[in-house]
Amino acid sequence: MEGQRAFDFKDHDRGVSTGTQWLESKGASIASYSPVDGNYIGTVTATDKDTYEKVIEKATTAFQEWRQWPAPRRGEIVRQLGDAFRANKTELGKLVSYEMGKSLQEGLGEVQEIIDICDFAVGLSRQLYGLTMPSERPLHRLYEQYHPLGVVGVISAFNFPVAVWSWNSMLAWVCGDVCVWKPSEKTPMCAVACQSIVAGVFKENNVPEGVSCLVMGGRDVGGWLSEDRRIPLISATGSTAMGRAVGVAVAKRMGRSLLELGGNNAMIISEKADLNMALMASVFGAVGTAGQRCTTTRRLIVHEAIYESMKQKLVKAYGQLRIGDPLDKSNHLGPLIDKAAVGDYLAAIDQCKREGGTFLVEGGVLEGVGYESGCYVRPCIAEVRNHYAVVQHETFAPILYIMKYKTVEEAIHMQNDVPQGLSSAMMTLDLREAELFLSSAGSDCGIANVNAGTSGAEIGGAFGGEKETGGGRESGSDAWKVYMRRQTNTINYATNLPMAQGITFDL
Ligand code: UN1
Repeated sequence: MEGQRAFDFKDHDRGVSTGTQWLESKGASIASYSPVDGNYIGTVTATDKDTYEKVIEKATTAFQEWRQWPAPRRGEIVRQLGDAFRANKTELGKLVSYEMGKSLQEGLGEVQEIIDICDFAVGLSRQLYGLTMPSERPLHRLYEQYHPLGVVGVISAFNFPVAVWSWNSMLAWVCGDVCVWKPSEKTPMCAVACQSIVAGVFKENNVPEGVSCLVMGGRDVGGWLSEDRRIPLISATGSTAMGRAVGVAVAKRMGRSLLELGGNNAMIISEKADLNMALMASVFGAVGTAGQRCTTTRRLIVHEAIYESMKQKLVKAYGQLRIGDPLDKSNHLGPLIDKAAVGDYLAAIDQCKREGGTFLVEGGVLEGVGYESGCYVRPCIAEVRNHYAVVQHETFAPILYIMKYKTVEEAIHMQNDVPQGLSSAMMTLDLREAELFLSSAGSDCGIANVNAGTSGAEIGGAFGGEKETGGGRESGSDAWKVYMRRQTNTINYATNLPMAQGITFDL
């Protein structure tokens, strides 16, 4: 079965690939250990500068050919990729869960996002539409078209080690671009597995070598990509600090960047909400993926009339959470990605207490049987004020901040009063409140939901956010346009040369 190949990591030192071929590299070793049980998974080699050059040359050459394949034919390749990921769903889902630490359901969900974006991209491959406009000049045709852009650099994060790559790559490929993917150093094996699956389909279809490239490494490799003039678009997902560095480097060379950075997502719970629904949505949003989604619910803004009862419901619900091996379906959440993340979690709890926060549910690191990796933590809840520095900051861990409001305007103001702008939600059955929240005077985020949580977006919508979240949009809707270059065309089929704006020019 295809899936077996993806899991065969005996052949270590893989990490750099131009599609179907793995390249030798002299970079440092990057070993992957599972946060689930601390066990070793495999090692890849970081990409050194010479190998990087080889990869980019291959990608650049491949683009010359790939851009000329008809888009629906490129779509057919992506259709086959969707089938290959369907065939590997269980195996890859397990690997995602094991290497990253998210629950198996969420690991499988991530692979489902790959399958869904493949389907979306196949349809899109016949719909890369430009507009036709009436020309102001007689016997002229005015229209626009979208052409392939070139090499796309994809920098992805550990928390969605495969889905975010696919949102970018599948769209980029139907658009006629070639991709160079730098996955997180924390989840290299998921990337090797995806690359192996892609390689099978590409080989069978004689896709030019270089259309799907993989490089490995940390900040230095990210820097090479960001500064490389041969790469017209860098799509980067990760922290705001990383995005700022990438964005500045890409802007310096007038490249295009698509940034999907930190969130500080709030859910407003109105006194007119369905409170059971609000409870489910907030708990899933806060503890799902152990609080390591960029869409994780980090702040609950609760109306004062239901504040006390909501607090009690949350404390009770948190008491029922099962923390442990994410591959065991009975557990709600698994570990954090590594011990450094545990350190950040503990530091945030300390800071919260110093700033005046009161914990309704205490946090802490779990010890003992099943928790040997040292990465399992207790989801916790703190009563806070929105202006606390710790609340204004995204900590990638299951720490939920709760605060009170009186008027809906005040709640919306609090929701917006953070540097980030990714996702937001309001739980209410009141039409006026809901519409206000979605209006121009409402949520300032890229995603705003009513009676649906902040996380778990479908691939069909454009995904991304405002302010320090970076402004990029990927995945569905018309996000594909950023992967193409737009061209406006004027064709004169008259026998004279009329000028626009009525200008005359005679010799
Ligand atoms: C991310 O955390 O970087 O909406 C992406 C969600 C997922 C994607 C999250 N579909 O929670």
